[in-house]
Amino acid sequence: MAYEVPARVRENAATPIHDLDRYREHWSRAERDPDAFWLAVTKERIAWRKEPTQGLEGSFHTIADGPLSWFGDGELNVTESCLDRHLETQPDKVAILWEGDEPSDVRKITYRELHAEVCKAANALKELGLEKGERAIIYMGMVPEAAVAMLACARIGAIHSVVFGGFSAEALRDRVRDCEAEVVITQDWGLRGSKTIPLKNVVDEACQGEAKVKKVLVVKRTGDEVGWTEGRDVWWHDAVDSASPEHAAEIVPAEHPLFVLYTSGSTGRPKGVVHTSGGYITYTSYTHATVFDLRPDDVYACVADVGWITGHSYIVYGPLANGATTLMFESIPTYPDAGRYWDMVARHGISIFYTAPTAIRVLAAQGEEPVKKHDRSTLRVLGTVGEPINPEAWEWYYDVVGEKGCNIVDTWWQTETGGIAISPIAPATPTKPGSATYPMPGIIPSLRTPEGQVLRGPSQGLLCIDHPWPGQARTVWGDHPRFVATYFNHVPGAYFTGDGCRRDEDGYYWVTGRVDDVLNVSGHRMGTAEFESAIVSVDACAEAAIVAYPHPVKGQGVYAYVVAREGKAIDKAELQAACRKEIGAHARIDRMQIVPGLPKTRSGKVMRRILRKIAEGRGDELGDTSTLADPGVVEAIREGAVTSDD
Ligand code: 7RM
Repeated sequence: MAYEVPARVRENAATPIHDLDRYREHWSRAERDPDAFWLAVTKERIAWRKEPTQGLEGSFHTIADGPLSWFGDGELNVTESCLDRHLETQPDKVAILWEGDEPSDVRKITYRELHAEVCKAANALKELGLEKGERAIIYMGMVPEAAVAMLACARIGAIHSVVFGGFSAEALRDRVRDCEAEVVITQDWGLRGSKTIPLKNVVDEACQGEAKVKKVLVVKRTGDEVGWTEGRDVWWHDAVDSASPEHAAEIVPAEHPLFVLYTSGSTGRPKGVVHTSGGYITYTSYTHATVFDLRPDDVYACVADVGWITGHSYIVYGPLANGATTLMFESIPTYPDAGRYWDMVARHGISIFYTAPTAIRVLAAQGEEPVKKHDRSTLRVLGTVGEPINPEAWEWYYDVVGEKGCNIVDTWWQTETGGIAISPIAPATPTKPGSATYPMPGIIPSLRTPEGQVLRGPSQGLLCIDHPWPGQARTVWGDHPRFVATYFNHVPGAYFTGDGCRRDEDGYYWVTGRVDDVLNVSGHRMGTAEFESAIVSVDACAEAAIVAYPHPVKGQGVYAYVVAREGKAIDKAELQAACRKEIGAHARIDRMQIVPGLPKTRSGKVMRRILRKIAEGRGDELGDTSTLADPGVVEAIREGAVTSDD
């Protein structure tokens, strides 16, 4: 190839991949002997204190007996891979390139500085009483201290749980309780698009009466006033700035939990998905370097939020393990104007840029001018994640942003997969707009019928993964049976993703979206059950059913069917407020219809299929409705269908 690859990676038989033959060879090798493949990858990429000799223990067939394990006899601390080892080779390289809400507000933190900050924060957390294995909730905006806090927890062997700063006090309290957090780390106020967000005050509301929370550590971001609980609340700057910049990392077994991240499913409350240390850092490092064709002088920018898995894996852990310069972006794509991303690309010389389809659609709607006015000649790889990308948005990204000169990587993965699972590998994989193309080495997908039968060749079905991989979630916090029931009961012996997918005649995968009751609105994953429970918390509401309908910008919109209690009137604003209160600011109903009843089977199950069709504007294609208890209800719903957004 025409370019240099870093010496330590060039030697490595497992990475990177520069042509399709090489990809096929690696994929086959990983399929034939996963243990040998992943042991080679991890030894090459990760700084172990005790190198593992074991690969996988356990299987999807025996998952009910307990979590599976990768690299079980290995010992490490992931922050040594992310920080310490880079001090020998590149201490002055920028690790975190932070761009604040105002474009002029930029901070560059080198590996040396980041290492010192993390050590200080680790010492401070220890001082506050946080012990190995205990949980800390991180409820922050995109400030560098959020990444420092995550790494500091990892450094002392504590388990972090980042909660997205848009979640409400109620949602935060649920998470604080579920993981029994000892410490909450937050900031006074958040700042996004010149708006302030009362993060500390929300923490105060969430932690009222939560005796388990011993300390709240508060970063000063805006300096605006906040409530203060003496004895519990501590300013970050008081506790961290004066702490020692040296800290001997706590060495833990490979399967020591690294973090819990709550994610929505089709039923019940969000689940605390657990990721562990050795497998997760191996998988995120490998996929980050491979998919994006990472090179030493890259300026890498993923504009997600650390509150989601994308931020964990591809802003913090993967990039830092690879010694990359990783951007943290506090603001929004349209502030101060729709050219913000491209202005950043020009000012920082960004070469790899990773965002979501919904952001691409928002910006495409603003025309080409805000893009063209900024120099994007440094860009080489453009990534997308979070939802299916429609071909029009893909083409706009490729033509207008990348000027037909960049590789597009449409990366399919999930909170549960830990890292990218199906994706083109730049520059090796020929792309098709809208397809995530091929599985990563080590990922063995299958398409299946609802009965679990494997479909061969070109087909459409339920997307499953048939063999374990190092980056996958190990369990649900405190509830392994729920983990098994959610992901492994549909198809015994395989992981069920919850997504539908088509495979074409060239073996390309086209993920079509969720087939369960999970909503994906602007790349935000939310459960219909969470919305429904928020709505029925309003006294006037007897019943509610939520479905998604296609939305031109957000991907999916939220359609609510609401049944009023006898003699009560429904106030739509009150329902919006309830969703905001129970879930968060990102949970908005787009279309609401008051209905006389919900279509149910004789056994009382809501027939969502019918509600989905009506919301999609296809109420005349309802198919078989013979199992309905009261067919009259459907007629009434169809007639009153809402066809424009609130
Ligand atoms: C990383 C992330 C996961 C769900 C997943 C899909 C959808 C994500 C793509 C995609 C089609 C993609 N984690 N999804 N990426 N669908 N193509 N490239 O988003 O846990 O929050 O969501 O997102 O439905 O199951 S997540």
